Amino acid sequence: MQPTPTVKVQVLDSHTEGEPTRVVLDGAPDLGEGTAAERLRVFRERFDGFRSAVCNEPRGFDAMVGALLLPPADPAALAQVIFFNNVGYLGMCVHGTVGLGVTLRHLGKIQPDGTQHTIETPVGNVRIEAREDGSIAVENVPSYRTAHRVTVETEHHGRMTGDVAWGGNWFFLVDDHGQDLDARRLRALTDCAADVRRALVRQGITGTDGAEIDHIELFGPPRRADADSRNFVLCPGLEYDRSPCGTGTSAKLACLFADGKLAESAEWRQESIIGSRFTGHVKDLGDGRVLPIVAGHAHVIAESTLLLGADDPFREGIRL
Ligand code: PYC
Repeated sequence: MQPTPTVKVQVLDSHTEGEPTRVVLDGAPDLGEGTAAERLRVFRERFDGFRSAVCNEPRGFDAMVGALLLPPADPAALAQVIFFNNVGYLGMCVHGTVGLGVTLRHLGKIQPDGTQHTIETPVGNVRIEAREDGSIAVENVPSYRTAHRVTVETEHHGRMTGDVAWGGNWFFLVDDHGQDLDARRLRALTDCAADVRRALVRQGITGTDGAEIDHIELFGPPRRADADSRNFVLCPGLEYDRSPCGTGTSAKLACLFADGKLAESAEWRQESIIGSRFTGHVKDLGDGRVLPIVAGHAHVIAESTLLLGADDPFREGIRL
């Protein structure tokens, strides 16, 4: 019998406004032909150990977001991508798409010339543009609010009111949390947001079709003079987003537009809990949804080959 060989996985790591993205260029399992949603099904059902091998310790860490780069189903698109993290899969990920954009620029596949490139994701096509100022702009999937001023009764933080919105993932957006959004309070902020998430589950508050709301956003006043708002975002694996979270910013833009607090094309500047920033604006789709365009900067920080050794007990990462 042939011994199982070590699998070599070629990756490029970047960070987008502080939040990591690991683009898998080579060595991934064969997911067959198909759309991103079809390939995601194969990935989830047959190769979940590859997800944890790339994102989890000892090769990754809890905040790592993986981006599997694939050939597109439609030749008019530039690429297809599936995002994943320490606990599962993301519909869309804007910081990850900015990271992908910078990775493609690093590889010479796109130029900072303002051309719009289509990228297929499991929740729809998005478009990226590498700008001359070094930023990457992402035209995200249509975003919208599904519930306004919903009150939840948390176990340890009292009653809170927020909105439910889709920005490529499901978000609950809260202003009246009473928390100081200071990066030295990460544990307290994580506890508070996780308490809200559990309350949503207990009260049966979901996105469309019963989808779990697995991202919680707490908003407060900005600290930067060039921002309109600061946030703390809890991701599904209970890690916080170091960036302002682009799908969360998209959900915020949809709520602001629905409330008449943001005009079409007007700029919104969202600061993260570590003081980094995305800018964004919306196009009105005229049907209660908006098309968010969110921009930020990313930096390539490592070119590596991950080794998944046959005799390594943590070949698939540490799965708790
Ligand atoms: O930027 O959309 C985002 C994102 C989702 C989860 C982490 N970052």
